[in-house]
Amino acid sequence: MALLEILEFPDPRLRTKAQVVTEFDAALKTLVEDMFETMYAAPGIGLAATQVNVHRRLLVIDVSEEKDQPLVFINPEVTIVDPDTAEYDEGCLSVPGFYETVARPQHINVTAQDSSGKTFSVQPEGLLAVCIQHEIDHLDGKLFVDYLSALKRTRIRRKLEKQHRLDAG
Ligand code: QAP
Ligand code: CO
Repeated sequence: MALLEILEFPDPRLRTKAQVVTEFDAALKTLVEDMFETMYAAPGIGLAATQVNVHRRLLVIDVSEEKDQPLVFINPEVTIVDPDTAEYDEGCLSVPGFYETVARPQHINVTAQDSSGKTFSVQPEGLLAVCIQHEIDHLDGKLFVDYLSALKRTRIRRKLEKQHRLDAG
């Protein structure tokens, strides 16, 4: 098991479009384990491979209170069942310290593969539906700050750049 480094906005590597996973091998299982360890340690409720600088289409999520319901989505595809949206205050491990309201479709279908390559579909609702869409955006190089005004996004970018300079010493 290993903790992975999480890239932070505005790191340009977060803009990379992830490639389809084709090998359901031991290396993939290790990556999934390391992503869960990294997400739980943060602590967070979702983590996409893009955020740990692995540009493959997989993400891990656990929105449960007890942190005992790990979910893995490999090569996930979302279809919108009903276009009506709901607002949620979103954060992101790659945008630490900032939470903003984002509207997303609330009735979706997600088809994905599990760690052994088996295809499954779910119709998530509530926080899980929000989180899956947020994480799939990462795989396409998109961040929740992209849904905000340019002014808000620039303010967040400047504050994080300042924090990164302080961290660097
Ligand atoms: C995505 O985000 C998400 O700012 C997952 O200082 C979040 O796990 C989807 C975190 C909310 C829907 C709603 C954020 C940890 C964790 C921070 C996360 C922070 C420490 C974010
Ligand atoms: Co995120």
